[in-house]
Amino acid sequence: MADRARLPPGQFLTPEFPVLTAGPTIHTPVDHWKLALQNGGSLIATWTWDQFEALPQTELQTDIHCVTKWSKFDTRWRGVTIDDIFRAAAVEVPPTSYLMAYCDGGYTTNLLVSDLIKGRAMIATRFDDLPLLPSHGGPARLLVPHLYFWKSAKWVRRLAFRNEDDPGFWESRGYHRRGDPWREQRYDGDPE
Ligand SMILES: Nc1nc2c(c(=O)[nH]1)N[C@H]1C(S)=C(S)[C@@H](COP(=O)(O)O)O[C@H]1N2
Ligand SMILES: [Mo]
Repeated sequence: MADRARLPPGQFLTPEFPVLTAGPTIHTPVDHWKLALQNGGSLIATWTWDQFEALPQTELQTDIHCVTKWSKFDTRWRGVTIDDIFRAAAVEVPPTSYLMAYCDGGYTTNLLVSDLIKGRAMIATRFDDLPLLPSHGGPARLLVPHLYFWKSAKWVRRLAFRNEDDPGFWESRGYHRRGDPWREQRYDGDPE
C-alpha cells in the first residue's frame, strides 16, 4: 500500500474526493465576491476577485485528512498563501494570535495564526488546474492541509484577527479547537 507513513492514525486512504458540507452548496458569482481582512471589527483590507487574482499565486501539492477518517494524497491546489495576503495588506506582524474564518452561508472556523503562516495555508481558487467547483468551496476556500479538513473553510469571505480562540461552527459542536490529525485531535477533550 502507498506510503503508510503519510497516513495519520485512524485514517484510510481514498482516491475519491468526497463532498462534506453542513447545509447547502453555496454559489457565489465572482463579481459578487470580495475577501475582507479584519482586526476584530475593524477592516484592514479588502480585495475584489480581480484584485485577489492579481496577488502572487502559489501551487501546492499536499495530502488532506478529514475527521470522518478519509485521507487523500497528493491533491493539487493553486491560490494565494496567507503570508502573501498579509503582505498585500501590509500586516508585517499579526496583531493577535487567533483568527476566525467566516464564509458565505454562515460557516466559521477558528485558527491559530501560527497555523496559517510560513507557507502552511492558502486561500485556494484552483484544483487540478481548474476553477474550484462550488461543491468544494469555489470560488475560494481556505486550505490548511496540516489540520483536519473541517478547518479548510469553503466559500471563505472574511478573515478576522481575534484576541481569543473562540470556537467556530464545528468547534462549538464538540470538535477539537485545533484539529491536528497527527495527534488525533478530533473531539473536544482529546489531547492538546
Ligand atoms: N463553508 C463550509 N466550509 C466547510 C464545511 C462546511 O460545511 N461549510 N465543511 C468542512 C468539512 S467538515 C470538511 S471535511 C471539508 C470538506 O471539503 P470538501 O467538501 O471539499 O471535501 O470542508 C470543510 N469546510
Ligand atoms: Mo469534515
